[in-house]
Amino acid sequence: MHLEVVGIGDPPLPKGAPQLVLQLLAGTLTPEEAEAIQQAVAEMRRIDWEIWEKTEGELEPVMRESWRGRLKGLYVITDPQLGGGHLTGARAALQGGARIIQLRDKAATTRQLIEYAQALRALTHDYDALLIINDRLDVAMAVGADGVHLGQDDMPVPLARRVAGDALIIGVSAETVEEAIRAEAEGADYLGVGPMFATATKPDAGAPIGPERLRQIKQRVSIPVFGIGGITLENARQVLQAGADGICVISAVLGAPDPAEAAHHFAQML
Ligand code: 3NM
Repeated sequence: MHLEVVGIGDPPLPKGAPQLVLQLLAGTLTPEEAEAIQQAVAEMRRIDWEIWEKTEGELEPVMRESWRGRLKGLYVITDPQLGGGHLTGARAALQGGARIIQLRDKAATTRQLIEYAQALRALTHDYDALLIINDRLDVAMAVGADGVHLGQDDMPVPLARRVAGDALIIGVSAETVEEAIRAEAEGADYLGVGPMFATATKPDAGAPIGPERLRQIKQRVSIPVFGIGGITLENARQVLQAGADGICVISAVLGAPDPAEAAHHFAQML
């Protein structure tokens, strides 16, 4: 029997596929043939691992740089109560031009979050947009999201980095210049700075800090900064004039009569 390694992982074999092939062929293979197949599979795995080890160190800085360029523009956080729920809301936001979607649901079970996240992963891929998961690093990693967003009471950035490695965007909420500087020093990839204005969407968001604080933060950090909290089509320009790389909204898009149209108006401004 002639055996040939015809390709490595493209399309990737589902885990267990070689065993399945062997089972299917059981009875039709001699022990030597079965052994030869197993050796060929082991060799493929070894080559695959070698390629990964050689390229990992070179790829990660490139990946990080490519995100930098994508961490800007309209960033919409989904809400279970607004815009028809996570999926419908995200689809409208993407149709309108959102470039980043964050799944945020403080009440969902882990299983529900995973289901929303998987559906949003497919949707954001269709629009070539980034998917960020609020707070839940495990969910972000499990569904292959682009990143996780951490609040000041969530997992500390260095620990999240230890778990996730470099191949995940880590965003951090910052209210003060000190929090912003620390987050960057600890390895955050972007900041959400707010609340810019009064917001009813996050009752515990605290008093508005205003675009001026964002301007101060921009002067002290070099990672991208998004303004968040109470941002509307009327006040968004103030946030952009303060130097924001993008704006992050919930209600002004998902609470609008036509979320896709609202997103489109924001996207045109950016
Ligand atoms: N974080 P809306 S404000 C999720 O200041 C969130 O960190 C905030 O909703 C912060 O656009 C906020 O409807 C809610 O005001 C943003």
